[in-house]
Amino acid sequence: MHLDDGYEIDCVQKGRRLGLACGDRVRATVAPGGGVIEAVLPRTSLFLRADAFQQQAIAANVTQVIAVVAPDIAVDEYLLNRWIIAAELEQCRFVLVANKRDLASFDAFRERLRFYEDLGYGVVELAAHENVTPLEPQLAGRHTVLVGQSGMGKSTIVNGLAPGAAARTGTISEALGAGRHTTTVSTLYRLPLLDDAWIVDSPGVKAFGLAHAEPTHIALAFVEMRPYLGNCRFRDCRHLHEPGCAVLAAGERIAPQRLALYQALLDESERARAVN
Ligand SMILES: Nc1nc2c(ncn2[C@@H]2O[C@H](COP(=O)(O)OP(=O)(O)OP(=O)(O)O)[C@@H](O)[C@H]2O)c(=O)[nH]1
Ligand SMILES: [Mg+2]
Ligand SMILES: [Zn+2]
Repeated sequence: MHLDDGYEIDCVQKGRRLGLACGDRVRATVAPGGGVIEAVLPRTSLFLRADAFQQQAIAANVTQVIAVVAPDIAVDEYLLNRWIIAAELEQCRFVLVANKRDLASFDAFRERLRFYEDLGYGVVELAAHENVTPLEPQLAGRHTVLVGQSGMGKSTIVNGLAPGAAARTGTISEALGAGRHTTTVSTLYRLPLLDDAWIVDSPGVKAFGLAHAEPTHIALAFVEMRPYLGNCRFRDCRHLHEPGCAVLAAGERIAPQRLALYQALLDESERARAVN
């Protein structure tokens, strides 16, 4: 745990039920040789994934979500869009990192990311194993969580930013065998040169449920839907098949895969509420 005056100490938790997440601010009693975490202070945001039955906190008090993609691994855009929505739900800034720009396939890959720029999200190109400085201006004064499929280069980025970090990196096949991930827990790294900045390296995931999202908040998390919300005939319109729905009337101005994601998320959230 980092103390407000800059010192770092080892701590134990008082009880096991505090539910600490990476990035939490806590109240602790400090004694020589260690400390005891007494309570978790209120969070400004909580980046988490959830299905109907369980939740997994990834990082607390985050102000920015950065998703990492690269041309040598098939990008799951369904997953990528879920991270965007997760960021918007927590009112976090979202940025995309296009990593491994040293690879020959990069240029064609980069074209495909224009869709996200058109939505309004920044894209930063990087060759993380050579130089991460293009990312630094995005990180100053922000609390960032890095997300991405396994092997995209998240831990490589963290090692470049915080040279003492020594986060494990590796190709999936050589490091731990097919299907295993190099990073297995979320870890927070402070970036002392970047003015109140920290970054959380998270393990690559294959699924990212958003069952915790309030049904009424989901449409607002789709930036391109916002101009139409409020113009539907029914005030409680769910934008599924209601007559006079302004979102559905927008037609091709909302990409079909984003509308499909909206409908899937609404379904996920409503089902979870029916279970609980
Ligand atoms: N060519 C190239 N390889 C890179 C670059 N950045 C990272 N790599 C390689 O990509 C592989 C995966 O990198 P990691 O940083 O471990 O990926 P990760 O996203 O942390 O993966 P998980 O921890 O499994 O989620 C490693 O072999 C890195 O050396 C880059 O800019 N160019
Ligand atoms: Mg990693
Ligand atoms: Zn509607």
